[in-house]
Amino acid sequence: MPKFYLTTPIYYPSGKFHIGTAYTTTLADAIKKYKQARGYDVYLLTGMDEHGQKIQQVAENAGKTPQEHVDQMAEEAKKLWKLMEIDYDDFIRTTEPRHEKVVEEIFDRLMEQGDIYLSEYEGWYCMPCETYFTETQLVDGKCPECGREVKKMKEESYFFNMKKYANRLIDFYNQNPNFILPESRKNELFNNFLKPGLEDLCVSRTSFDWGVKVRKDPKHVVYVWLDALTNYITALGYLSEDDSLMQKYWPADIHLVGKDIIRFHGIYWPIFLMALNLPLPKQIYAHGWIMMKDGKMSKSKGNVIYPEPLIERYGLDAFKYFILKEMSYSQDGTFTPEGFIERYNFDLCNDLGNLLNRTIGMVNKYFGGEIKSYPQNVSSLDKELENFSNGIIHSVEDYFDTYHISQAIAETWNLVSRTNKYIDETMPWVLFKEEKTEELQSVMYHLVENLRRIAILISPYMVHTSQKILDQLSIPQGSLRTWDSMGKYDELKDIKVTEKPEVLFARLEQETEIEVIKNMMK
Ligand code: ME8
Repeated sequence: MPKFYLTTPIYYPSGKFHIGTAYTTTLADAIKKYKQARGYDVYLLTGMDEHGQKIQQVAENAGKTPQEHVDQMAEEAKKLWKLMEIDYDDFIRTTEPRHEKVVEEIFDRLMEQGDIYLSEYEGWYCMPCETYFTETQLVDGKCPECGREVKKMKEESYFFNMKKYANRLIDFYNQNPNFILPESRKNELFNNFLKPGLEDLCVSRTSFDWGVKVRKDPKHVVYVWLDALTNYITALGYLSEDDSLMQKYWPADIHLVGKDIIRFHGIYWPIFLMALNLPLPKQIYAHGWIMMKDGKMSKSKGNVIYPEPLIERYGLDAFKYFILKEMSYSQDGTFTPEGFIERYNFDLCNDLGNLLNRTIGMVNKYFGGEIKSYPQNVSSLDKELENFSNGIIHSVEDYFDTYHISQAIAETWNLVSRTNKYIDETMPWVLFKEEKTEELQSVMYHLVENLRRIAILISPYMVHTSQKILDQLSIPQGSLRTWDSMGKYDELKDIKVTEKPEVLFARLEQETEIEVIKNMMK
């Protein structure tokens, strides 16, 4: 079985996770489910990045020790992933001994081989980003990453010799043009950071102590990004007694990250791996942000929206549908209450829900709920729909394989619309009236068959809806529910659809629900 290893960032436990944080994890889970459906042995890693000055401060402000704080946050994170039915294989926390021990060892090793050396650092430090910047990197005297205040600081530090590896990384980029996705972000990294020449990176701190201590010089703690990035291999047992997962799954097939952290993943991480003599990940995909009407989500603006209340009121499938659809491949997405309700009412309730209801209603009315087998004679309209549907399956697969999930969803809804249009074109009620039984049978077959395909196409991100559709159509468990079975079009036999179709998505009263969501943001 081919293997597929994918990761989410490990999140900072600095506050409750909002829908933005949940986005990468939702994306990862959908890709996992898709890959599994395609026959891959998939390993999905997520976790938490628990060290650093910011976490120490958040804990202090809450009157807790950092450990108490991160323990509580880890429980909350796991609760959220459970609610969202995220099927992760491991949840790594950087405060776990299995991780800390290996980070210590990696640091030692890099020191021994001369990649890490002791010096002094003076620069502009951004505390929330835990990153130093040079004067020229600042934007209007502020942090170029987050736009916040920076402080001039000087400290004895260990440095990583980035310059030594810079050319090797440039060669690697040139030989692997699809290493960083999307291309626009690769060009940005290449032109703005790699080409002008890399500075050596400061990889230890002495100004706080909530971190992994440098074994040979314990007044230093390891820089939070060197600590964090290595999670992708420590979780697989790198340098530990049992490294079978490492042998099996490394290199990662894809690291999924937000655009805010592509520099760390696209430059420092590959160089750390080169220094450790390990293969580089195959690809890194940096998606955009989920934005609000008035910019980034922030507590002070009062525009933060969390997954839990949305899921509770509208269901998990609608939530996943919305955030995955809304974020295009290379741009930011926007969350608005209006947009959420519109997508729910139009795409889910009208287009998909009604298609199922109409179909089941007609099969019951015209044939007592029965679909016997593939029709003997098909019309040109039937054939057209079949061909259209075949094309959609291929393009959905292509989009999933290249991480264009929003487009994969849009393509699936093209099939939903096309199938709805097919009802208008074939006018089954006229065929019934005119007693064109054979033609009517064929139309019903084509409707049920395309709904079966739609249910399978949405299964990576709308698990429940997918099953409800297949159940209501009474598609037998097993081979007609698999991804591969979409390759067949003529195998439905002796199907008896439900007599009482259940509404998939009840229509929402727009004004009321917009207010409900606005209240969730307060
Ligand atoms: O950066 N829209 O952790 P973090 C979309 N610990 N995605 C968003 C988002 C938004 N509005 N807000 C956050 C860290 N994200 C480090 C990572 S990895 C070795 C260490 C997602 O808690 C997005 O994936 O700040 C982003 O990269 C990540 O959350 C940042 O999470």
